[in-house]
Amino acid sequence: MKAFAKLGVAILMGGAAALASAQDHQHAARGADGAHETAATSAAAALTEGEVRKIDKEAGKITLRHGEIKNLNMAAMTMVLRVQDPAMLDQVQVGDKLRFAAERVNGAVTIVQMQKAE
Ligand SMILES: [Cu+2]
Repeated sequence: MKAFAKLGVAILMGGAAALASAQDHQHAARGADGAHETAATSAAAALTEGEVRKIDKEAGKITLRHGEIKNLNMAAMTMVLRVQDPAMLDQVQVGDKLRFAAERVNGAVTIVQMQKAE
């Protein structure tokens, strides 16, 4: 019985720690959002890593598996993004790793800066 009780406490503490870290994450996300206006000029310092999954030059769109996009409050995922300039798509191929900056333009997540990562 004692062992079970200890195990129960350990699980409870583990749960509390997970909850605490989730709350920390939300605080961090809110802080980033609040700083959005002042952070706009330093977007180059906040590039997100991505990997090219699909390129649609005619539509000016690219499918990326991307890391967290802090300025958009977006978690890592695979999604379709617009590119500000279709010529950006000439620099990359499916499978390439890249770094990019994205902003919401007319409701669509749009890549405004892109560079290949080694
Ligand atoms: Cu996304």
